[in-house]
Amino acid sequence: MVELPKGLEKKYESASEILNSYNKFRVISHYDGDGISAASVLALTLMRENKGFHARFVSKLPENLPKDIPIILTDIGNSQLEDIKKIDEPVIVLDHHKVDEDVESEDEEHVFINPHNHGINGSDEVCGATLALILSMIYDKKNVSLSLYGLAGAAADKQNIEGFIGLNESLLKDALDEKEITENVGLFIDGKNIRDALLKACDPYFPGISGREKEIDRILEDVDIDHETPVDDVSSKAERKLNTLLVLSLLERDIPSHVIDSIRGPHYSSKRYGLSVDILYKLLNSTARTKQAGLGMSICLGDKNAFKKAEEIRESYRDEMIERLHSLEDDGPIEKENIQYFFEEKKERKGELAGLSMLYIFDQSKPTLGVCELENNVDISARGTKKLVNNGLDLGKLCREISEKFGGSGGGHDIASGSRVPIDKRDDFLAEFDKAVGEVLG
Ligand SMILES: [Mn+2]
Repeated sequence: MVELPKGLEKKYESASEILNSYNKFRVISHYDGDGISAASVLALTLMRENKGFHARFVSKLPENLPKDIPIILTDIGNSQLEDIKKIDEPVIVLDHHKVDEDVESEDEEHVFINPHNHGINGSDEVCGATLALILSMIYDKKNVSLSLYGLAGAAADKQNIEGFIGLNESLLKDALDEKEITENVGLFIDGKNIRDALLKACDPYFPGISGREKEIDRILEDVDIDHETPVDDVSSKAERKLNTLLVLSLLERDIPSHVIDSIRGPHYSSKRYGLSVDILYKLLNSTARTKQAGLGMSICLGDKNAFKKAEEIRESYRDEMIERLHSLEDDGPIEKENIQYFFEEKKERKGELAGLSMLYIFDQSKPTLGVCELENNVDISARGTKKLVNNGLDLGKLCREISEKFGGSGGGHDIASGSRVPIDKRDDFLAEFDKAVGEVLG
């Protein structure tokens, strides 16, 4: 079992006591892949005990929380702990988002589990779903069998870019030891067969290859792999050859080595549920993106039809992404002195597109902004690289300060952040952003 700092362990014991003492819960979770995984871990835990639950997904916590039965908040809540304290019913908050003030509760009926208050970095060491998995395993250690769902949440929050670390890693180790999860090394691509996997490879994205039939057929002929071969059945010799070709194509485009290293690595799967962490988190992200979190949760609860439906949603999303990435590859970004940007029509795609084009297509020395014009505002996603962040770039700070200056709002992480500003301030915002990045990186 994972080792926790003493203070955190005590909180988990109080939370487990609440689970034990009541028979019905409201689970309110964040509307994203991690939030769906977290709610699913709790739902499965409660179902095993014949306890009732009602799950709901929100992007923002409602002002007035229902006050009839105990509440469990997952992947959300840290910014509203003062209000949560006032609720009469027991409340457990399992949230890994960093907030400015650290609010603690004084009684055992309100349990606030925030890793940041215990020296654990919630941005990459533990997520909403793995915080929930720890509670589930403390409640009953046989719930290690739910590890797949915890790890999928961490992957959905991009906490495994260079492998799982911190508490996530300890949980993975437990799951491997208990044989709930198995490890296989391979390329991070998936599809009906190897050709389909390359046709639809958008993350990782291979410029000049992904989605391009002629090029893919040429490569598969080169490495002597039959088109119809399932990805997992490609011989290890052929897989290594294919990997070499893909790496070379990325090297030619000056893509940084840590990105190249991340195209191949360990895949984690659960035999019990017949699913891999990678596929599951991508399906959950697709359902969250299309506002069908309930469908995502149904997959985790074992609904085969939900799985099929989510696969179809993901399929069409991947087709759209490939098409957009091709056009970004062909047209390039709009260049300013210190930043580069592009316009995107679909709000929910701009962040991912900015991230992928930053890593795989555009100039690595400038942050990339995806700009989406809405009716009265523009929404902007900003993405950087690790190197830029190491050189002092903090996109979260820039997004917050510059959007506020123009009557908007924004914030986020140093490497990935977002802003919303009134539409008539679009060019002012971009000019100011360009100037500010120049001052930091100049
Ligand atoms: Mn999360």
